[in-house]
Amino acid sequence: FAKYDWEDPLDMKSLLTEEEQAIHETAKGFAQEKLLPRVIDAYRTENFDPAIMKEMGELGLLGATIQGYGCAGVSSVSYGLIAREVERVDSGYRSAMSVQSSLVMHPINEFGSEEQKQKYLPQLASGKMIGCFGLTEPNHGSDPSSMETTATKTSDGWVLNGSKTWISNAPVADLFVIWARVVENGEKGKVKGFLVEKDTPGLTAPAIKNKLALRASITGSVFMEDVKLPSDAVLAKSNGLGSPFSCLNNARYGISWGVMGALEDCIARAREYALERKQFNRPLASFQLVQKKLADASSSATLGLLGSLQLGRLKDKGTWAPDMVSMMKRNNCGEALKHSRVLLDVLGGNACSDEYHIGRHVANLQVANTYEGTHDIHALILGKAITGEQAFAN
Ligand code: TGC
Ligand code: FAD
Repeated sequence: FAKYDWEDPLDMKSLLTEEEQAIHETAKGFAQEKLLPRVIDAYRTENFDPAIMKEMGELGLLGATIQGYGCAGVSSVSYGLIAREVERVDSGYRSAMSVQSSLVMHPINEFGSEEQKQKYLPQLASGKMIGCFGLTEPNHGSDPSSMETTATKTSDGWVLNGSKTWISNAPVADLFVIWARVVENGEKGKVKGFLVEKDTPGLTAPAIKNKLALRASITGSVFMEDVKLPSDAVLAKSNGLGSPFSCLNNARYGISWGVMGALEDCIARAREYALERKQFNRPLASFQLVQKKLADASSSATLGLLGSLQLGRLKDKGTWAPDMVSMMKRNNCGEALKHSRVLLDVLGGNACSDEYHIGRHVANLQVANTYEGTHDIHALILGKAITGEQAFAN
């Protein structure tokens, strides 16, 4: 028999290419050496240090799957491994990274003109420019098709009006990808993406303070009042809601890996605590109830990672479907939240201290289970895929 490795129970490493293993090591080293020492203070103070994006950019971690424009051009599995290692430290740092990569760089690469790609992608890849993605509105979260933000066509460009809320990176963003419904000759048309640079008159992005979770990442509202844009600010190849959803496919896929990293951190920390802490003259790790918590969480993390790995392979082969992403995003976020909550019990009263980290992951994972489509919305997407019947709309 092989020796059982609790940190990689089904030998997932053997399924990775040498390049993927090297990228995994690079991301892990960066996250543990550069992000972990900052996280407790960042979470306490809600201060997001934009320098982090430049550090990620230097290592090729931003827009990593894109070919050219200063991007690394690696596999979807490598992107997943990066998300896993960054979120092992904190979901907020992974959020900042995945918004930049999947929700800002991807739509520019997919729907933008060559000029837009040349202008923005290298800057975003290096982290010198930070981007955000505005889809959610105060009155429309799970149902973005009802969005109220409009982009009115004028003789020489566009005028944006509306508001977005809960937008990751917005207060520090240099570039806003805003999704708006086009109005032409008074007629409402399709949803399209627009590139808005910060300091454009009429655009403001105040921070949402005093969050209970994701405190290491910065989140804001976006208000647009008669924001005038030139004709070439539109992502011309975007065409309807399928365009922002295609960005979400990539980000949701990354989240499915990331949350497993957070759960792995909870397992490692609960295990270490249980081995050191003694009650009734025995280590907590020797009690059956504690062992069951670790066994359940470890089984779930291992199977979740293998599911995401298979999805990544299908993505790279081009034989994947969005419903598969819903399955892995939903399963892994739900499982990470469930098991991290249980592992928090192992810490006893120390669960209350941020020095023990698991409580921070639990708070973050509640948000990961909500954004990019809630756990229940993904159940409905899967329900439709299974039955052919749509439950969420008329
Ligand atoms: P529906 O009628 O089903 O579809 C409208 C059009 O979109 C197409 N489509 C997709 N295309 C690509 N990928 C997907 N996953 C797609 N899903 C749908 C579809 O084919 C159709 O195209 P066409 O050409 O026929 O028009 O849309 P619906 O309005 O009924 O809504 C469906 C529903 C509920 C599944 C969808 O609205 C949904 O996913 N809601 C959840 C909203 C959401 O996820 N928001 C995320 C905001 S961004 C965010 O949270 C970032 S957090 C990041 C971080 O910090 O990490
Ligand atoms: P609602 O849609 O109001 O849902 C509330 C509850 O009702 C949920 O439990 C939901 O599952 C349920 N529900 C809704 N419809 C149905 C239905 N048909 N059947 C059954 N149940 C239903 N958005 C962006 O665009 N960009 C970002 O960068 C971004 N970052 C975020 C960062 C943070 C920290 C947070 C908290 C959110 C972020 N979001 C972002 C927004 C996020 O995507 C939304 O919060 C999410 O999509 C849910 O929308 P909502 O909050 O409006 O909830």
